[in-house]
Amino acid sequence: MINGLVKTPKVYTMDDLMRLPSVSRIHFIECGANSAMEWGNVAVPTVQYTHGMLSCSEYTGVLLSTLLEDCGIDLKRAKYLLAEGADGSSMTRTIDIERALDDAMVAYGMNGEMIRPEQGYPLRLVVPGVQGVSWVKWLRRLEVGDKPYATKDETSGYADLMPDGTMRQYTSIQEAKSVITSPSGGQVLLEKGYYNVTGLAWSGRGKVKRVDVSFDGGITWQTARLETPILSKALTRFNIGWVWNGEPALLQSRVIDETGYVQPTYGQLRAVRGTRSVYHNNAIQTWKVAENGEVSNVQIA
Ligand SMILES: Nc1nc2c(c(=O)[nH]1)N[C@H]1C(S)=C(S)[C@@H](COP(=O)(O)O)O[C@H]1N2
Ligand SMILES: [Mo]
Repeated sequence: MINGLVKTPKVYTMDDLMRLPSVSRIHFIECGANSAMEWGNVAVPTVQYTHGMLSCSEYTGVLLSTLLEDCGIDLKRAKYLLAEGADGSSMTRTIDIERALDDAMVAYGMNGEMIRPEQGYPLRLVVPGVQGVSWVKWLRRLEVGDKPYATKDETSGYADLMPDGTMRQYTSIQEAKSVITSPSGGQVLLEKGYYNVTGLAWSGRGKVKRVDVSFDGGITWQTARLETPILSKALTRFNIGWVWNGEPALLQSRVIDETGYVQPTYGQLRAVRGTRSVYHNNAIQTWKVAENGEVSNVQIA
């Protein structure tokens, strides 16, 4: 159902939706709370825990611009969109109208099959580049309005506690981030010699432009190879060769996106955000390789 500031409020059946012009797009989804445990110091051991609330899939559905136009959206007054889920908590989120009309969509397909129950069957909102909580699953209603809705899921949750004690709201874009997935925490290098160091990079603002990798904790950097295709607001794999000489090493990756934004160090991020936040931690991850080959999660100032 679409209501609010539209000429004709409309109820759509799935059949109606599937007859409208469709698009298929590959995008990442990252929970705003990915890496949340690590604000104060090292808390969890492996990349699954530090960066695991992330995936990348092909979504098929109808662009919101198509749907809102179909209902006669009042573009003069419309500023925000409310998306509501049909689950027990009726998850609700505000999306600003520029974003809704840009590349957001309602998706019924995922990786070539109907979207699965866990992912929101029969319909989910896809908001490329924006934190996962806005990708409302089991979508049942969209309302067009002129003010942010300040729902529970954007006041008590998903707001950023700043060092001065204020809460920053509606910081929804997932800024550029990257992580080395191999070698990473919990793995062991069994021998000296050649390793293919690999990982993932992404940006909520567009394409990944470059990924640099350091083996000495950020003192020197080398540019990694990016695997194609490099898509906007999608995971991009990087690879770089490394010969481990058996000495302790500090592995890091740093992404630069097409807007020129550079992934921050923990020092830089904490200078602005403090150490008591939960959401939107995109700091550079460090993995320490010890002399015995054990890889662990560390933070360097
Ligand atoms: N209806 C509804 N949609 C929801 C949620 C929810 O609890 N209810 N959780 C959100 C959160 S916080 C995230 S991170 C993503 C997770 O999407 P996934 O299960 O496809 O990984 O769904 C979002 N959509
Ligand atoms: Mo989330």
